Amino acid sequence: MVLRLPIAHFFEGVCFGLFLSMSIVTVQLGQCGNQIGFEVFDALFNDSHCPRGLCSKRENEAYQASCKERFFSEEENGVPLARAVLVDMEPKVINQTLSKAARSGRWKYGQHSCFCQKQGSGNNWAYGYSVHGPRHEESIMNLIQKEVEKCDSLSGFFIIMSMAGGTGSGLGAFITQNLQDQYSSALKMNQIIWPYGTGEVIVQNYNSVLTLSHLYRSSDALLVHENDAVHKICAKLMNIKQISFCDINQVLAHQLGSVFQPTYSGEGSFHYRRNPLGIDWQVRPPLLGLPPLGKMSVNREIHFNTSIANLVILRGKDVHSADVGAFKDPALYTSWLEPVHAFNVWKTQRAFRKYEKSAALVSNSQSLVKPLDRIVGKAWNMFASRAYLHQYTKFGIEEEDFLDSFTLLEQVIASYCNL
Ligand SMILES: Nc1nc2c(ncn2[C@@H]2O[C@H](COP(=O)(O)OP(=O)(O)OP(=O)(O)O)[C@@H](O)[C@H]2O)c(=O)[nH]1
Ligand SMILES: [Mg+2]
Repeated sequence: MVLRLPIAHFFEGVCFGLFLSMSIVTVQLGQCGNQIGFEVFDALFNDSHCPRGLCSKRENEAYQASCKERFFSEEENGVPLARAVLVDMEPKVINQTLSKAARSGRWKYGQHSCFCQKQGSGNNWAYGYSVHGPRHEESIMNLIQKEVEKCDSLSGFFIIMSMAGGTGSGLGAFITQNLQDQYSSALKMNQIIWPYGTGEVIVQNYNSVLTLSHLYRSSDALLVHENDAVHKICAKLMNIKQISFCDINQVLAHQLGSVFQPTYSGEGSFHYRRNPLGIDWQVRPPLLGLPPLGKMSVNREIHFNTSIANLVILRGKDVHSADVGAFKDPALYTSWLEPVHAFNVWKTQRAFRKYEKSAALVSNSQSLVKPLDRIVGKAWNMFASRAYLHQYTKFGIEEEDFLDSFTLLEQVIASYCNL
């Protein structure tokens, strides 16, 4: 049985695509997408050139070559170029991103890999999707095609964007749809940034609902990071006092790097500590026999996070004797899936960054049900009073489109609740 559930924290097809060491074209959209994209490339590059790989020279070189093939193309004057296209509707962030990369002196973006305009989308999804999208479709798709042509073999697209603004979310949804039409066999994975729960853009819940419902139709996988959760990591685990987007993006880049860098896949066992950046390991099965059977399902809903798929990535010392048996417990997964299909482990002895041992968990589970339900609920309340709707209808996004989006996301919530 295959249910196409979109809020996948990861998607197996992508995993295998990445494992085959082919190239990935990254599309960075809007302020958020460009700022995170820079940190991701920087983390990938710095890790692959980290002097303390803690493995043989040969293995280290194979790792470096594989990272390069995935994320960097031919060198220009000895400096590798990120396989990326930068898109924003205002120049400030793109200019900052380009010069930060150039200043690193180690890698950079291609001279002709950016598209920008003079005026952003003003946090209006409809403006990004219905105005900037069609107007700049050809130029942006041409840039992407040029990047694709530089790849010997294309694994897929990694599209980085926020959900709450106008450009990353609206134009990002439009471009993802175009990629789906033009490169239907390539995998499309969207990294989306979930807005802070409070204190940001007034229409962020509208923008989020529209983004999610559109990506549901055109993306293969949504990799989700919540700003609130990453903020907490910075505050509680890393003790950062004045937390900036730069701090948050470095945590994100670290997590993404630990997933995207090369690994060998295979079975094994482990005794690892938690990842230093605090990945949530709450995948313990419910206590059997307690409480009485009649209350079990309620208990499951409240306390237990049922998964569809889990991927564990282990790097560094002793990976081959690590014990991941606990992840194979059928109680972790929905009843229609065997653990053998739902659980994957990838390993490499090559250490990640400065960590002798590290582990990452990518999980497609019920953990997003609550945040999703909250966003849909808030957007619905605003919609019920027709607040701010004219800002959308004037650019062609009608009430009907909102209603379709609500219906779709309610179905997604119900599917995840019923796992
Ligand atoms: N984690 C993270 N979130 C960001 C960053 N920049 C913006 N955001 C979040 O992104 C949302 C705002 O979207 P932006 O990316 O700024 O908007 P945009 O895509 O540039 O669109 P317009 O400015 O409306 O044209 C808010 O939820 C912010 O919290 C960043 O560098 N890192
Ligand atoms: Mg912007």
